[in-house]
This record gives sequence, C-alpha cells and structure tokens, in this order.
Amino acid sequence: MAKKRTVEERSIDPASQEMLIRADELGLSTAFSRADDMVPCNIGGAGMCCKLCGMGPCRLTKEGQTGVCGATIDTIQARNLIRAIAAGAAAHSDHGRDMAFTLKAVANGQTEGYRIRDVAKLRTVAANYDIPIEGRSPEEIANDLADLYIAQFGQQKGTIAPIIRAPEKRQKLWREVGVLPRGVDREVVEALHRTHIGDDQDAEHILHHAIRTSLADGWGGSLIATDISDILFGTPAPVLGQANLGVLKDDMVNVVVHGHEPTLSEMIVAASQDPEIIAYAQKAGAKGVNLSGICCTANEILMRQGIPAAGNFLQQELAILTGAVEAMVVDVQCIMQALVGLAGNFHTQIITTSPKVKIKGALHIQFDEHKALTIAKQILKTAIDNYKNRGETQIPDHHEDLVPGFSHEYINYMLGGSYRASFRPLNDAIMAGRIRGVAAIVGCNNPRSQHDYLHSYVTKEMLKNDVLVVETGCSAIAMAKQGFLLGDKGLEHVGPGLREILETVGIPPVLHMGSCVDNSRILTVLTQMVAEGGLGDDIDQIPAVGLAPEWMSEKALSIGTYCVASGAYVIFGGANPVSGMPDRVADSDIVLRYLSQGWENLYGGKMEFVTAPEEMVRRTLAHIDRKRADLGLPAYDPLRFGQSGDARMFQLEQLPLAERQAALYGIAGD
Ligand code: BF8
Repeated sequence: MAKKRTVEERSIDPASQEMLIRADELGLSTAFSRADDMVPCNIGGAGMCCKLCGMGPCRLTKEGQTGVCGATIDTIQARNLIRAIAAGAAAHSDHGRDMAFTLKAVANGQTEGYRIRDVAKLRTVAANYDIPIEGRSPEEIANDLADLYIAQFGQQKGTIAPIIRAPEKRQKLWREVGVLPRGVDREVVEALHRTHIGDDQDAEHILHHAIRTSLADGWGGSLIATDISDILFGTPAPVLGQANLGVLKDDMVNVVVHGHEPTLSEMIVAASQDPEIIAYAQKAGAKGVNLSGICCTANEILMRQGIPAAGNFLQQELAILTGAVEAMVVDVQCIMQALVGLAGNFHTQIITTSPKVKIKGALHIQFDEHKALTIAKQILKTAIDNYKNRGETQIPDHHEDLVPGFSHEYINYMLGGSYRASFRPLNDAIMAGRIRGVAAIVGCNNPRSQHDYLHSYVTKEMLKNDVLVVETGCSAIAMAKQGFLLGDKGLEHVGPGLREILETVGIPPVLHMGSCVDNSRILTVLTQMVAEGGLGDDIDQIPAVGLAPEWMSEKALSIGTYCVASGAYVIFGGANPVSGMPDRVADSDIVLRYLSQGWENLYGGKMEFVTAPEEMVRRTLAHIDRKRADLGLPAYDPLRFGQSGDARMFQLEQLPLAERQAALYGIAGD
C-alpha cells in the first residue's frame, strides 16, 4: 500500500479538498483513496507485460528476456502502446460516427427536438468537400455531408476526406511516408490485427501504423465530431459560465450530466427550460432544475450554452459526496464504475443512457435521437421524483466565473473583427516576439498526481513566459476553477508582451477551446496559422507545444500521437507507459527513442514523457525558442514589450512611490 496522502496532497482545489474530508469522515472511498491503496503494477506500467495470448502473461524483468513466443521488450511495448492508441482513436471516432448518424437523421426530419443551428458552418464545411451548396436547403446539404462523413468510417481504400484540411506540405509528407488513413475503422482494426500473436514484430513498423491510426482520429473521427456538433448545436463563441462544485444548488433539483456526447445533454438543457418540467420540479418543492456537467459533456454545454461545469474527471465522485445530486446522467467515456456504489450511500440515481454503456446497479434509460426530447424529459422527471429522498447536503462554497467558447472561428473573428477576420495579428505578435509561442495544455486528471496541480503549474509558467495558452478537456476546467478563464483574473501571472495582447483583444489568459474531440480545433488553428504566412509552411515550424500534464486515458495517447504526426512536440506528464524498468534502460530505450528522435526525423514532431514539471516547462520553452530561431525570428526578450497600458501600470504599481512618480511624471518624490 502506498502512503495515504493528506487532502492537500491529493488536490489543490479547495472544493475537492472539502469533499475528500467528507469522504474520510463518512468512511467512503474515492479514486484518490483507492490510488493510495493500490500501488500501480510497475511491470505493466512500464509497458513490459504482454498478455496478448494464452501462453502468458509474460513479464519481462531481466536483461535480454523475451516472452514465450520470443517477443522482445520493444515489440511488447510498441504493441501495448498501439493498442491503447487504437482504443483512444476508436472512442473518439465512434463518437464522431454517432454524430454523423444524428446529422443524417436531422437532415431527414427523423429526430425530435434537433435542428441545424449553424447553417453558415454547415455550408463552409460542405464546401470543403465540393458538396453543392447554392440554391439548396440546409437539410439537403446536411444529408450529403452526413453521407460523406458516415462513409469515412467504413471506407476501405483511398484517403479519408477531411485530410484535405491539413496543410498541403503535411499531406504530401504523409503520402510519402505512407500513413494517410484509408478509413477510420480500417486503421483501428488493422492495429488490433497487427498486434495479435504472431503478427507485426518490428517496433518501428508497429508504431508507423500507430501514426496512421491516430490520424484517422484527429483528422477523421474527432474532426467529424466537432464539425457536426457545431452544425447541430452552434459553433461556440464567448459566453459566461461557472465552474466547480459550488454550482450545485441546495434549493433546486441538481442533475449532473457526465460523459462526452452532446446529443443527449443538449436535449436535457432544452428540456430543463420547458415550463412543464419547471412546474413539475416546483410541485416537488424545488425552485427548478439546476443542470451542470462533469468531464467533456460539461465542456460541450459550457462552450455553447454557458451551463456550469461542476468539475473535471476527478470530481465525478466528489459531486455525489455533496449529497445534493438527484441524478447523474452518463453517456460514454471516463465514467467510473465506482459511481454506483458511492451513490448507494446517498439518494443519487446514476442513469446510464448509451446503448454501449451499462453499469451494474444503475438505472438505464436508453437514449434515442428519434425521441430525444421525450427521453430527456423522462430523465429529468426521474431526477425530480428523487428530490424528496435527499438527505443532508454539503455543497462546497467554491465556484468561479469563466468565459469559454474560443472556437477557431471565434479566434479568427476576435483578432480582426467582422471586416478583417484573420489570424494575421496572432502571427504578427509571434513573429515580433510579443507572444513567444503557443502551448496547448490538454487532457485528464490522474489520481496518481496531485489533482489540478500540474495543469496549474505549467499554465502559469507558460503565461509568465509570454506563451499563449489554449486548453481543452479537464485541463480547461482545472484552470477555469482557478479563475484563469476570465478577463482580469490571472492577469498578474501573465508576461508583459502577452498581457498587452490579452488586454487589447479583450480575452482571458487561457482560451478554452472545448472538449477532447475538439482538439481537432487546435489542428485547424495551427493550419490557419500556416496559411496566414510568416511562420513557415507547415505545422512543425510553428513555435508551439502540446502538453498533457495529468494524462490517464487512452484517448490522450491517441491525441498526442496525431499531434506528433501533425508536426507538434507533445509532452506527457506523469506515467510513462513505455518507460521500461529503471535498470534496463539501454534495452527498453528503443521505443522511447523512436517516439522522440525517430518520429521527429519523420514528422518534425515528437512525443516525450516527462515527470518533473520544471523540466516540462524547460523543454517547452527551449523548443519554442529553437523554432523561433529556425524561422529567423528575433529571440524572445521579456523586456522588449509591455511598456504600455495596464501591463505598464502593473509594473509601476510595484515600485516605491518616489520611483513611480519619477517614472510617471518625471518628478522626484520626497
Ligand atoms: O475526453 S480530458 S479525463 S473527460 S479523456 Fe476524460 Fe481525460 Fe477528462 Fe474528456 Ni479527455
């Protein structure tokens, strides 16, 4: 058993700390305590266990040892890694597939409650693929787009269509290296086939296909999911929201939606505002229904509707511990089985809704887009009926306002307005050195590391060093809870050059770009920065880094891999799934080296696992500075900018009165 950590060691978030104390008082376990109770397997954790056939599992713990079949450590590590990437790609892409089916049903009038909200985005996306748009109804266009997108999953030959949205040079590179994905499902299936006993046994060859599989996610399934979510529910733009457990309300029926797909949660939002539902809640003695979200479902409805986020991944159990949640409605991904057992100590009803996800002991109300609004109302009535069973509650008094909604379309608009929407000002600011570079900080929480700490540390260091920060997933929620997604809060952490940009444009220190499938938006932004000119002709030349400081899911590995394939340097914090045993470094180094140097030689991007947060920051800044130098841009100089506006005033405020007067008015104080 590992050491039992204090609540402060478990999380930096005060709301979470309060609920962890409550869990201890009530004698209830959480992912935090279970992580303390169970030391991770150091052989499996290092990628050195092979359980792909019945001759094993084989644990390779000695120099030169192989599995029963003769598989070497590098083969085993590569196979384990590609299987994880394939699972992550499958999860994102299956989400995209379901969105495509929903779009098809909406286009044909077969759904209840949905409509095409963003016709402009529909037309823009369709035009990418030469789908005729002039003189046609949105439904006709949507029908063709849905058919095209559905076909990407089962396509057997050729190249998936959305690849044409990558920079041309990158497409050419992928073609030459032979990693253009043929069909989304085909690449995932092939990853499984190649890793069956007796197939692909060359680590580099296995990892070559890992790139292809991940591209089918990033430029395929995930991009499709984001496109269709925007078309059906609206492309995000800034909106006021709130985050943390304090968004739960004592006098209302609290319904927490948790998971990833926006289809049901958007309908629950609509149903919660229905007069019939409000009246039903009031009859039950509540003021109404209070909706909030956990994980990426939270991000989907926060980005578009401003519905509050109750928390990120590690707060799903903590929401139940408040005793104030009538129903937690889950769909797919990142849902802990422990929820049902924990909810048994309170009145909370866990409701599963996806045909793909049932949890023993949970109530299953299956979602069907053809009767979406009816089902959403049924779910809400179930929650309202449960209000009378509520016992003692303890809702932490912690929540922060935030402004999410930074889709690439909005970033384009905000930098140039309606007349000159453009990425030009961003590129110019990077070229001048006012912005040093860009960091995309994404991904999960992991109870093996202090909840939210690494997100917080890395984000603050980036801002301090004039690096523009965009975030998605649980990382964005972590920083939202700390006030970094609001205009003025967090500004004191921002370097002078970047601060001038934030103040001029009127944006928060951290730009929230959405859920994890919305990492495809980051690919689009990088592509638009390339197209704008001045930062090279491909993504690998941009001074940008991707970081997943607290990663834990297989989806994060898929995201990291498609970002590498797209030219980015990606740093994972925490666990290294291909680390090898400490005393076997020379032997098991092959895979690690290939992910870094091998992939960098091929794609200009690389993947590294770095435990120490200071080292994550050092490597990120070094990479950004190297890319700046390669582009012939001036070296970053923190003293060159920030001599105007609020940033200048902030500097002056730090000075003693006499020096301040001298600087401001040219007079000596007494
Ligand atoms: O897809 S960041 S813990 S919620 S996997 Fe899961 Fe990780 Fe959160 Fe969203 Ni992404």
